[in-house]
Amino acid sequence: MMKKTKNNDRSTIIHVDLDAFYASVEERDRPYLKGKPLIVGGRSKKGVVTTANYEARKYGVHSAMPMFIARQKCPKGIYVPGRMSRYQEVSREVFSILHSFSDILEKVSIDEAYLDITHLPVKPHTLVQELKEKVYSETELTLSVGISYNKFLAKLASDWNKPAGVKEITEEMVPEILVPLPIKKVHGLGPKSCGLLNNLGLYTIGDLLELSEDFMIDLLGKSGREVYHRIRGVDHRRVKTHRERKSLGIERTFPKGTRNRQVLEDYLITFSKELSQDLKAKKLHARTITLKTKDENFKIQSRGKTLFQHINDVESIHQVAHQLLSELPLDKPLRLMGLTASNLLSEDLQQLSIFDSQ
Ligand code: TTP
Ligand code: MG
Repeated sequence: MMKKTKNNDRSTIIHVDLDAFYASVEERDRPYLKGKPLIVGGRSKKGVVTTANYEARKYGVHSAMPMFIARQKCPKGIYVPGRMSRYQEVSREVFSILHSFSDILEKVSIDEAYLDITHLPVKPHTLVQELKEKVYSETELTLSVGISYNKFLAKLASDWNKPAGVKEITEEMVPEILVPLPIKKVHGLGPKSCGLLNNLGLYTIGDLLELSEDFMIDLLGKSGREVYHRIRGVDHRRVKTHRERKSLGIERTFPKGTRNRQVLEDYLITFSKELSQDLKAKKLHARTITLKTKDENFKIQSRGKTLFQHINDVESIHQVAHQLLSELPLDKPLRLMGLTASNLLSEDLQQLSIFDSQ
């Protein structure tokens, strides 16, 4: 398999945001609503719009607008109350698909996530296309994706071609792409800071680029420094993952210490079968296999081998495990042995990466 060649060591981050999320779930559950302006929101007189589908947005309806104004703007719209638990359920479905693409995933809200895809041997656009198709075929929802080398730019990009859009912001596009944008597009500048800056006659990122770092810190406090760098395309925030599956493994403690290679080989065959089954059940392939041993003196040793391609079949796993064991001197009887698969890749990406390298 060909590895992704990179001309620099930048990260590749994608930001994913579902389109008109609550409204899209309502359309999915009640297909007769499709194509009609649909507004999800509170029923009381003081209620506001939670979200509106893109049909309704054409009439000027948007989130947080009082319902009575929405009804004036779009009298023919269909108005439905929200069903939070249903949205949570669909959100979980979507996130489990997103997880199968990259374990380095940060959930930002019910319909929004960052994924770090730097380590994956697939072109970002190929991955994004596959991800969109998979989410659509399994949930009937569309999403928009931003691709870039940091979180700020990826989020900015996902909003670029909504709905169902994909946009990449490369290093070469900065600062030109940022200069004309209104300052509210800068992550870290809330309504209060924007009001303050507007009062000084500063409206676009271009205006902010004229200011010195010290001036920005005076004006905005601690976040001034971040904003100063962010508008220059610098954002070192990492994608903070909550759940990261790094490896799968099996280990056994022996009834009594052994140096008998045949006995250990038999264990390895069993381990390889179990590991292969486990990987296949989770639709994962591994590139690194590690053999762990503990001897009678409780000395633990680990030896690993990283391959050029990802594997999950019994024979390939066993071949590596066998080689690792044969390299072990076995001075002392072993009390424990384990086999671990790491450097994991989901099956979808495995197929994509083969396709990508053709
Ligand atoms: P958003 O992603 O902001 O909006 P959206 O998905 O409806 O539309 P877009 O295509 O522009 O992404 O928010 C996700 C969901 O969160 C949205 O469907 C409803 C809910 N939400 C609120 O409850 N209150 C709000 O003020 C906003 C903006 C959203
Ligand atoms: Mg959304």
